[in-house]
Amino acid sequence: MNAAQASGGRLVVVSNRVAMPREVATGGLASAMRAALAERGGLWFGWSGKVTERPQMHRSHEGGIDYVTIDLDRADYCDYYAGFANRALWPLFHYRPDLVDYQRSHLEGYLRVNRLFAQKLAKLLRPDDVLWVHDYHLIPLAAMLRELGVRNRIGFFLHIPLPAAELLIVLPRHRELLGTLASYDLVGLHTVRDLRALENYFLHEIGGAMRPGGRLRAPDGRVFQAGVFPISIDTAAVAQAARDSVKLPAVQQLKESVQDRALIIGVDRLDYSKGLPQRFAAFAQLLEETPELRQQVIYLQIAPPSRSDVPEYRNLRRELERAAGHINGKYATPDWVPIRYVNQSFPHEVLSGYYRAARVGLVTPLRDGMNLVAKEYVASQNPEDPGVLVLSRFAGAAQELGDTLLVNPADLTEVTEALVRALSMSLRERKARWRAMMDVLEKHDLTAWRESFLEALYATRLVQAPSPAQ
Ligand code: ADQ
Repeated sequence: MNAAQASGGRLVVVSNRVAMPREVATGGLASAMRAALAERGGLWFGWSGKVTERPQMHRSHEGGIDYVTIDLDRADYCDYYAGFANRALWPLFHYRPDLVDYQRSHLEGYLRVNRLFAQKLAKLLRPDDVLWVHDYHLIPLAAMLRELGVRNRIGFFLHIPLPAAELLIVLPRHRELLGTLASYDLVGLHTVRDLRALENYFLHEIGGAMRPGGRLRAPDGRVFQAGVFPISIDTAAVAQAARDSVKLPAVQQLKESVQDRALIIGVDRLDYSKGLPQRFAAFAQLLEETPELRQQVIYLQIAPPSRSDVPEYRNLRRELERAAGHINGKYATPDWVPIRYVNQSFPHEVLSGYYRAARVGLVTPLRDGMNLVAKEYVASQNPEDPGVLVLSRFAGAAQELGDTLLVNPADLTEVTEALVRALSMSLRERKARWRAMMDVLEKHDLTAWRESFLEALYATRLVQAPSPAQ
């Protein structure tokens, strides 16, 4: 029996966006949450994704899960989502203080929408519900729920990195915002580095103290647990999809078009944290310095646009178009184009087939909380002829996938050398490295991640004195 089954209450998931039942789930997270919610019935609460003049609340029930979503008006959307979440927190937490555009009105909008979420959600809660809040959009949610008298267990998971305290203090009113993490019972992060950052920040900026068992005590006496829970993928499902993908026309077409050349693949949301300009530059350096590889390699970069209402994302798109055009113009021949740059989304089955067709997975974010693409690439490989992952040491995934070729994405020569090494690696070495990484992914899959977080959340109040109302 797992933690959710052992307790009587519903699971309530809260996230900025809700993956509705008929919506194609874009990431593994949506299916993981659905499975957790379906286990004993639950509620998924969040923004509907709609921006309207007259915001409404929408309710539906499907597959044993209640879905409740709310619309946002334009000001809320601009201040909370496009503003504070994506122009202050996202760049800062990805170590880009230069891109932070802090505006007081954005922070106010962020707090306003969190309060709106808290007010709507509080009315839907039952005393024995357990809440799991996701990501940087909703940091103060527990504190606002507590103000409304909610005493339920509440866990929080941060999907992006937590930077060093020296960066966090750049954010105006950071204590007011980040101090609210103490209102959760459990705060989960991807890596030990993130956890150390949280502990340091709490000790030195908030004036908190460490308690035995990885607990942190805020100055007002609140105690919360913090822990490392590296998110993962549904390893068996991805591997199965990759095996089955051979039949898919899209996958066959890609293979035919590549012929016997080596394919290097990158798959990322179009985001400045993913290190795409540096990656393009490293590939150009590879072609420049290793002329014998020209004609022999093709780099396929799949990068669906995201957050196009944020100027930095539009600029990045233009920059990459220019870079791809420049590299192709310089090196292409009538029968070979070195970079295929595709701004499109693909179904997961197709992506896993593409990963399997690629000799090299090139995953070089400048910072990434985890990076699921790295894990998907490994799980999609053919065990008899696996490809090689070249991975940034600044992705959370590098902590678990140490058997890959780790690089600093800013060091173009290091990336170029890793590509040469990956392209010429013996079958024996490829198999040994792949097996070691696959062992990790088979043991630590998405279900294990979800279960370990929920177990820890349920255990939190076993070590604290239960509050009288519980
Ligand atoms: P993301 O920044 O979105 O996630 P990532 O972890 O790589 O980054 O997840 C992206 C997901 O989208 C993957 O499952 C991938 O397959 C899918 N995807 C990407 N491009 C696609 C395309 N063209 N078509 C279809 N699917 C595509 C954030 C954090 C990460 C963290 C995750 C989960 O930034 O660090 O790993 O959340 O916690």
